[in-house]
Amino acid sequence: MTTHRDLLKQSDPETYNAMLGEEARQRRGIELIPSENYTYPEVLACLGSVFTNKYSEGYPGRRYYGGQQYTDIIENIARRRAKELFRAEYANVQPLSGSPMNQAVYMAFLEPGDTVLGMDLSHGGHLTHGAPVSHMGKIYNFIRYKTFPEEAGRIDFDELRKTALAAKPKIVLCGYSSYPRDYDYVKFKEIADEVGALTMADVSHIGGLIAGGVMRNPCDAGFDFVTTTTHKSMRGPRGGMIVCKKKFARDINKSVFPGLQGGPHMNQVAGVAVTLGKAQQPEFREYCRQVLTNAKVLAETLMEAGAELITGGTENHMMVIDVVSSFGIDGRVAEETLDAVSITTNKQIIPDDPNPPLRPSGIRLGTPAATTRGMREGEMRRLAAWMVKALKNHGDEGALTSVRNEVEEMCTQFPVPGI
Ligand code: DSN
Repeated sequence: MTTHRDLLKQSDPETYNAMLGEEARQRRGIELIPSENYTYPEVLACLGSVFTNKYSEGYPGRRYYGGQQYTDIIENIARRRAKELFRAEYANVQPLSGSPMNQAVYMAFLEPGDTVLGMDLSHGGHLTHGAPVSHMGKIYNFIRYKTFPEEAGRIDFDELRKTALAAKPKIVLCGYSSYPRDYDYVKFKEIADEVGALTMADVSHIGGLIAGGVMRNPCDAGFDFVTTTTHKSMRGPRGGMIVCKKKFARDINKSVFPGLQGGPHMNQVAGVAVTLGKAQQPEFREYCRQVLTNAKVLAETLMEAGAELITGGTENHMMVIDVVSSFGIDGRVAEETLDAVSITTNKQIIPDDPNPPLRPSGIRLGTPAATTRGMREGEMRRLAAWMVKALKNHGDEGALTSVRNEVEEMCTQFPVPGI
């Protein structure tokens, strides 16, 4: 039987060969970028399915095109599972990815110039939380709060309260892409209530860990909106979703479509439905527990070997190493060095980084992908030792080759799902 891959190989060998190269790269090395994962084979089946042929503007039962018998089924499954997992009143699963998902919330409830309280990018926030280079940072007035990295990343809620009372934000936003700690959502909510602001949590990184019940859920603290991508710790296809209180459903829906997007990508929505179904299984909770255990062990082993971690450790799936202080190299050199030994990480700014984003002072690591491949505490200790050896010997070709061989040898024992 001729498969889809056979057809691709015959008709477009150039693209096919690049795909083979990427598969080999993913198999050969290990992915430690905390926002990446290896999705389920079932999700790959959905992404490559005929749902990609279908336009479905609108929402189940109220579409602008015919032929929606099956798209309605999958979107309703995804919405139901999202609500169940997050204990939320309503879910919109159409955002194409993380940035439009956050934009849809802002655009539903803010006018240009309105104030939002968000976490400073260098302290762990995200571009869409008001970084000046993002359109969001230009349209809205973001006031950014910081953390105390030297005090385990603590947020000064007294200071935050004073800022909120003075700034009168319309939205109090919490969420992060490089903050290795959990949040006290109740305290955020108290401050927001005091100033009459809406509450929004962007849990893109930890959405899976919340769904798996191993991290706090902002919905339990009464947050108005919780946004998450579906491809990070959740292990699904690239995508975003918004869960919210029922009273905001209409505004959120209108803001996603027709406000911001056209037709949803129904092959992606099918993948989200499958992913959320997997997240409801006991195995997923076990996976999430292991993600946290692996992160703890990786962080502790790195610190024992002399690496300085921002906030002094981790209580989620990620960690940020100050590579300038630890190894005397910048984040770009560190990332390239680890790439050379088949360990994929990303360079990362650290709180109030004096260095520019393309040569920052840190690198960011996380364990969701390695855990998906079945790696456990022992592998984390080995990876930490190899990373330290490579970073200390970054100019030594021989040392790097020997580390790469060991990394790749270990990776052969942990297959990539779907390849
Ligand atoms: N690119 C995502 C991350 O790496 O955290 C966020 O946009």
